[in-house]
Amino acid sequence: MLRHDPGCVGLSLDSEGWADVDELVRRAREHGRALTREQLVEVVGTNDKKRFSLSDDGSRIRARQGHSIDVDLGLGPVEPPEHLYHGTATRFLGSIMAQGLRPGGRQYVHLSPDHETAVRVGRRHGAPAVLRIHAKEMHVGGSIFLLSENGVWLTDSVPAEFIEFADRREP
Ligand code: HQG
Repeated sequence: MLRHDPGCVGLSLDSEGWADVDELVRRAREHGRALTREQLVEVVGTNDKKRFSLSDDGSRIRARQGHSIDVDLGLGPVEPPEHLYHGTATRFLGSIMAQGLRPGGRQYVHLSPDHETAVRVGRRHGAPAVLRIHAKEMHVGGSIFLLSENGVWLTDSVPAEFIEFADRREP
């Protein structure tokens, strides 16, 4: 509802991805998904990846990253570290090394700050493989990097020349 398909319960998000909490609860209920404000607040507070945030007054909720729909999270460009990591599945490697990383269904390519996180991301798709991205070099060349409030790096695409396989033992 907050990242891919708000219309599935007749909800709409504003241009920055926010939904009204009371409306979300009401519309979810109308579509057979029992949900309370208290449960939402608990999810925001305890979600393992801090995927969601509430507005200061608690009236609105949004996802911090991961959208496939077009939203403006209001994030400014940030200088990335030398390397970032991308977790994927081994079966995608041929295509990635030929085409570079593409956002696919999402708004951005998602990058992790460390190898360990990237392994977890990659495992969602199958046998994991971790790629090391020469982020600083891309940045110097003009690529824009954003950093979500929950520590996920976002960029439009990664050309193959900035990608290399990352060995598990390397930092
Ligand atoms: C792959 C989760 C073939 C890409 C995670 C990935 C992340 C290509 C898959 C966030 C390709 C897309 C995003 C190319 C990229 N050829 N495959 N040229 N370019 N791919 O789920 O990065 O838990 O849309 O490697 O933790 O896996 O939902 O992206 O395997 O932060 O909060 O295409 O989603 O966050 O898969 O994950 P996804 P992702 P949440």
